[in-house]
Amino acid sequence: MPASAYEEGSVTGSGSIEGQIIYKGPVQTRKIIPNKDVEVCGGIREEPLIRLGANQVVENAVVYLADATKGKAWPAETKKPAELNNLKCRFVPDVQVIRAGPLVVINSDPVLHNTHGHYGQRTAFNMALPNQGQRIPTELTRAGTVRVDCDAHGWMEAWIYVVDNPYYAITSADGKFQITDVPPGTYTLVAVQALTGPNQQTVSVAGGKPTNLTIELKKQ
Ligand SMILES: [Cu+2]
Repeated sequence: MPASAYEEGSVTGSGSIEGQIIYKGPVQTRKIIPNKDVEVCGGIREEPLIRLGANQVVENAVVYLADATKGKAWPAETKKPAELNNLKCRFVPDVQVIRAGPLVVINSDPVLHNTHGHYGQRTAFNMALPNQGQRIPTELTRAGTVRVDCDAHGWMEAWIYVVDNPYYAITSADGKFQITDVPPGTYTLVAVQALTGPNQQTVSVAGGKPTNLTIELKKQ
């Protein structure tokens, strides 16, 4: 079903949700050992599975309202197709929130990438990009979490959170987020990061003031 149920309109007496995402568990890392295309993909390295700032705040966590059905307009950047770039055998960005709809996959490298997206176990798209500069359009029409990997380079990984309403945010390096212009009401708020999995809670929003939250992500 296309994610078109959201109704844009003017929001009067809105409130907001803001806060910080934290994680107190151990920071696991994974070792990346490129076994081909090393001149483009780089050498052996170790990367954290969660990026933390000072005081255990989480960078690049995604926060969204799962059940907002009407409210503010979609932001301008969602009027054009979202992009996922293969660059130096990494996905750029490696975490993003997109509006359900078009996605363009780009290969900026002079090597073959095979970009493969999944909703859970189900393939959402699967495309070979043998040529540098190649751009292939696809669509992610269903809200949900899409894990992306590369069948040519096993260490490549990205996460695309497909949403059907514009109430979302990604935490910056200070772990903070802000979701603005929310019509007063009660919502399901989801915070998620790839290592920890989702945290879901009910949030009440009142007009004219922020609802402030500190959300602790925990490894499942
Ligand atoms: Cu690749």
